[in-house]
Amino acid sequence: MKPDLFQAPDYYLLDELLTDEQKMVRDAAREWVKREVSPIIEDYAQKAEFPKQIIQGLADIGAFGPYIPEEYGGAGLDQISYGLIMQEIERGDSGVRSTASVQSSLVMYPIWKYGNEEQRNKYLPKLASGEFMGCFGLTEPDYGSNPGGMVTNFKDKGDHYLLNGAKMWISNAPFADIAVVWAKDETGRIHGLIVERGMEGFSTPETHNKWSLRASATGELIFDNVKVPKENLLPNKSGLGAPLGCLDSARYGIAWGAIGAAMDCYDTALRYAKERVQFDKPIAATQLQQKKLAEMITEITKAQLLTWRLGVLRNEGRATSAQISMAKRNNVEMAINIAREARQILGGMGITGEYSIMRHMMNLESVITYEGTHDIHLLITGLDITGHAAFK
Ligand code: TGC
Ligand code: FAD
Repeated sequence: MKPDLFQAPDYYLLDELLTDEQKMVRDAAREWVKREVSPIIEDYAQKAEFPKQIIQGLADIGAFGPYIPEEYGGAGLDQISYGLIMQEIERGDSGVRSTASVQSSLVMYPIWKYGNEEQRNKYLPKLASGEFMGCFGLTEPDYGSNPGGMVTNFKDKGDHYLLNGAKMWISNAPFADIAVVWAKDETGRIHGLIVERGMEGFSTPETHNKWSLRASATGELIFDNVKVPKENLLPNKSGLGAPLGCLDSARYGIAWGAIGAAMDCYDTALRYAKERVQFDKPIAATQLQQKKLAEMITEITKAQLLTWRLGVLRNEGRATSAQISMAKRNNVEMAINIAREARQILGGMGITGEYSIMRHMMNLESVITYEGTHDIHLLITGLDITGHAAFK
């Protein structure tokens, strides 16, 4: 793979809107990605393997629980810093950002928000340091966009719960130490349970043959009469709103992350267009390639503004779920369109692993589907502005 020469586009001088702390956090993540992720990621994607050696580095840059309070081992940062870390990591690879998103927003967040003090103290510091890795089980083979229909369930057996069912498409599952699993009780109410690797009847087979997110490990969670201790139930919130509340935090991170992937594709294509000569002039001097590049920087700038404003609203506790859906949907579509256009600017070279673009393009096919599909986020906006739910 070519050396990482990334230079971040900032067409509207948005750095001026960031605090010194936000810039410092962002720059540390950027340097780490250049040093530790860029040189190895193509090889791991080709091998379809998650590079476990980067776990410690992810913890060191604050990617595990950026906004979780320091008393629980988190970095205690604000929402814009969290977003900037996700942007930089996804600039390297969406699969690596997935690992960080799941650990922070889908495992640490529910334990922090819905867990009790013993659960917080037991799990959060180890998750923040990377000693424990976690995964989040919501999706089932027959219930993806409609998680409320889930059939995974648990029964009260007096001194423990008995868990049965299966989850699929679970990021980090093959190597996770713990899983936050959403299941129905005997009345049909959804609860979160912490299931630990090693519990009898719990297995995590890996999903193979993915053409997307190849450097992220995906798997199933199978529960065959798993005895879960009663103290592993998250006591402070139940109902579908509990897992959906975690998704708000993860979707917000993805909105930033997608900008990172788009910036990398744009920067790579711009550099290539200036260097590549055809018909005795750089292809950057042709109108058609300029149109592509000019539209890319316009869309990136619009996404940066949208997302920064969303971060301000999140910091003030005013961002709505529907606003987060809009940003996730807009930014992932923006990124996937830019990846496709950037790939064309590189001609044949664009399909090789010498450059990051094709990997980003394939990764974004997952990002546009997980955490709520492109269609579902449109329907969430539709519901928000009309008052009519068109899902059912
Ligand atoms: P609905 O009746 O609308 O809502 C049920 C309850 O939930 C509340 N709620 C939310 N709460 C917090 N945050 C949100 N975003 C919320 N959206 C809804 C709602 O107020 C209600 O509460 P209550 O108290 O009245 O019961 O539910 P519905 O069944 O009609 O479904 C709505 C829909 C389709 C929007 C929802 O199910 C949905 O978002 N579906 C998409 C599923 C999804 O995003 N799955 C993601 C799985 S995890 C994943 O993909 C990880 S990838 C990780 C990585 O690698 O990065
Ligand atoms: P479906 O829900 O079957 O949707 C199929 C198509 O139908 C989509 O185009 C959808 O938009 C459309 N559709 C569905 N309902 C409607 C409707 N009402 N109106 C119009 N169109 C509709 N899940 C987890 O729980 N944890 C994870 O860690 C996790 N990681 C993932 C990692 C990867 C790589 C992938 C690919 C997925 C992951 N997921 C995870 C699952 C992901 O959230 C689901 O794939 C996603 O929610 C969509 O569900 P589905 O694949 O079952 O598609």
